[in-house]
Amino acid sequence: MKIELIELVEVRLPLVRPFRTSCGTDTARHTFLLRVVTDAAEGWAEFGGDPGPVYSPEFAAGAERVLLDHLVPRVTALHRPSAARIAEALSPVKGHHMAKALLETAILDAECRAHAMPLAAYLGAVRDRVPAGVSVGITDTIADLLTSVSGYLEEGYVRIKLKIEPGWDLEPVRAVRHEFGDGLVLQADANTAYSLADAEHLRRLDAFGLVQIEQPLDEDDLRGHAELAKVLRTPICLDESIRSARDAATAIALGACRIVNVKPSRVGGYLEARRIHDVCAAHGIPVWCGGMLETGIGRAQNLALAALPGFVLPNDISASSRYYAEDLTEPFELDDGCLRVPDGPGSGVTVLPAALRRHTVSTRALYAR
Ligand code: OSB
Ligand code: MG
Repeated sequence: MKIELIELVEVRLPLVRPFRTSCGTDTARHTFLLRVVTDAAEGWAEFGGDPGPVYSPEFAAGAERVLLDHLVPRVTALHRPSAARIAEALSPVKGHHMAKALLETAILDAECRAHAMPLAAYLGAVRDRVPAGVSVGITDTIADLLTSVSGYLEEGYVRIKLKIEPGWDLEPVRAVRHEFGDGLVLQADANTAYSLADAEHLRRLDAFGLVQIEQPLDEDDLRGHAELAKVLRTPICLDESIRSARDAATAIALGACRIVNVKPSRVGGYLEARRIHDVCAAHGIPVWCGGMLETGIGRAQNLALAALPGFVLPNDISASSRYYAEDLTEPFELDDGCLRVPDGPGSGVTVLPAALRRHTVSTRALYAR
């Protein structure tokens, strides 16, 4: 495969409702896509980060810079670029997993398309539908939260995740549990908003039968999570802390988590994501696929990953309508609480040119042969 063109497409899609977390409030997904054109096929990927370094240290303008100056030249210098060789070619560059993930993913998509191979089959999928959860942002009032959760449950989502932060934790969790009963599969995500000094407070969440509490402490604080795990009955899941399969192995060995949220962008792509899946499976640790409010482009690829056997918990992969009035691909729809894993070549979805045009802010070539 020869690379002819690498193009960056900056997009901005308004969210159907604002999404508030302990990191801030988003009213739109403002990110960029990478389109790689090869002599055999075209491939797409979606940057997982935001305009600012608030969830991850990476951010869109920084990722563009590092792609242009340091990553793209290393890939285009390869004699025969293939997804399996990208990570090694990029290894002299420290960090920047989200930027690296883009290149590997777009090339993997193109490669799979060139071989008429679905990404899901390439990764080792064992199912054609995956259970869909929904991540519910912080709202102004408890009444707003109950309305929102009730709407999602009517649509058929099989699991609810509540974003929490100090001042918005026990009360919303208690209210949702009380309103919807013990049968509701419920969990919370703190996005690093607490410290170990809050351990006694967080312990009060044990009363509400949460499946897990996601990333209560700082991303660097594996030891803190291991200490917290000793006092919480609720299983700890790590999101931000897990940037590689080695991180996952370390966290498991330290007792810092009993569940792992796998986000392909955060860990440098789908190949490392699959290694995390494998490490966790070997330790009996359940995993699920996290999300970054992806458009249909990133979501299709996440669905392929979530079809692997160790993804035994519902994922943060919701229908298009939960995020956007108009998606960049054919909309994903909920079917009995699940989303279908695309089975066409590559990610199995096509980018709709008119929708893409409507949501494009700017376009620039990062490489042209
Ligand atoms: O922590 O899981 C998170 C979105 C942006 C940044 C961080 C997170 C999230 C979500 C959204 O929870 C999940 C989704 O894409 O549906
Ligand atoms: Mg999270």
